[in-house]
Amino acid sequence: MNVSRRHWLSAGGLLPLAWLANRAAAQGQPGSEAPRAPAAAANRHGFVPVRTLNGWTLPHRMVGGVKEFHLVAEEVEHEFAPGSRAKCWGYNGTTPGPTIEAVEGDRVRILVTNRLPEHTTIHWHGILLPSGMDGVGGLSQPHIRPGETYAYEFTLRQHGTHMYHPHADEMVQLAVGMMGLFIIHPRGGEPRRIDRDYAFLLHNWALHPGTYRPDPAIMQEFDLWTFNSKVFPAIEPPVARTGERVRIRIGNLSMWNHPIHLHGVQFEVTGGDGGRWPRSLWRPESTEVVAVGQTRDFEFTAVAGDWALHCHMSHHTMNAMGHDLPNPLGVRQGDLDAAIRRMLPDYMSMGASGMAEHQEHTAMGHMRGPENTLPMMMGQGPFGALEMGGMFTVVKVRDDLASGDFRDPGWYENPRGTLAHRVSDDADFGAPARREPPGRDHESMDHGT
Ligand SMILES: [Cu+2]
Repeated sequence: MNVSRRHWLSAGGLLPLAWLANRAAAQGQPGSEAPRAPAAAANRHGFVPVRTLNGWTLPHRMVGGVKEFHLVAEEVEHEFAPGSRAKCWGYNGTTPGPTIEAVEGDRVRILVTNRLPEHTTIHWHGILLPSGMDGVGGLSQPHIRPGETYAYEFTLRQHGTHMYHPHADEMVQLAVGMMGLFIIHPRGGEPRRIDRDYAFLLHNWALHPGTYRPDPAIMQEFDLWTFNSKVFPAIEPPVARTGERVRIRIGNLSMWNHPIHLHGVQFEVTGGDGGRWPRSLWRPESTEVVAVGQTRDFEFTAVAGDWALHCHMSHHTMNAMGHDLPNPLGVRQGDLDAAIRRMLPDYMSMGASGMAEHQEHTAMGHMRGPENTLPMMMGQGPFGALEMGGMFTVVKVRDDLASGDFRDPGWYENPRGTLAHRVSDDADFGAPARREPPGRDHESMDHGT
């Protein structure tokens, strides 16, 4: 990724030299040592910068009072998590492309260079602008052919969480990762102070086992479900200090609606793709559907703990898996495994008592998956396997986190007396009320198909 970016920088020289220095100071990948502004302090532009999970913000330069950005549409080498890479398309070396941040009232010029093998355009999703800047190829403008650079220029007359994506061969270009966030901060500052502002895009990918190119023809049965093109456990955990006001901005450019659920708090939904809602429309939720083409802003006051943040469609918190298998649940397979292993030495049946054993087998190396394919379930927590993948991460809130510290603080230490604990290992423990289904012979159900 870095090699190709350096390559076009030296070859094209399209961006100012300052770009490299800005890039180092801009938000880096997790683990990078780039200096960061304190979270709660507004920057010199008057806003608390958004932190794009696993991503970065596009630097700009001022040209005659206009904020000028430069996007380059190009093929990128992407890693969903260690063990799964793909050739995707994106912007400036990454998918999603870098986040564009500006302030209501700004005049912006966005140069778009096409280094793809086919034409493209960019649509500024949810942004109010002249019709000819709307980026629908063939309708609002000619397509941007390979090698060409187009300029979009408009004045921002709103604020909120918006997106950008191609409006040319969308089926392919979206399916392989072309998307980005466009955040516009309110001119007069936030009506309510925001200490940490996170943002990510939801997406889905058909990266068939053993392959390296996402398949744009797939409509429903995807292999990878991502926050900012990453799957758990590679998704950066959003962190906060207890009591801080946190906003999580979520946009959806996938093929499915996603009910995004956050544990530990009732967040308020404070905005959508139409911008920030009037206060009277804010509502407390624990799950909010972020539909295809929508954005939603979640805001909450941080409460200490490790809190899951995930899509509530349970297949969307899994990595690659088969969907057309016979149901093994409750099937007694007896000597069948041994018999099949005489023909297929690596054969292993699973699922008779549930699928939790899957992560055990893959983690211990008993079961090898196809090349370039992540196990369905991954991730280790302080108490064992998390059995998750895809659209899952952990919001980590700590009492002692320094302002502006975005590092992963490790696992939460539960205060004494606040951790679920074992009181018996006898299945007949206690005298719980239980109901027997009427008129059913349990033995025969047990031996069912
Ligand atoms: Cu989902």
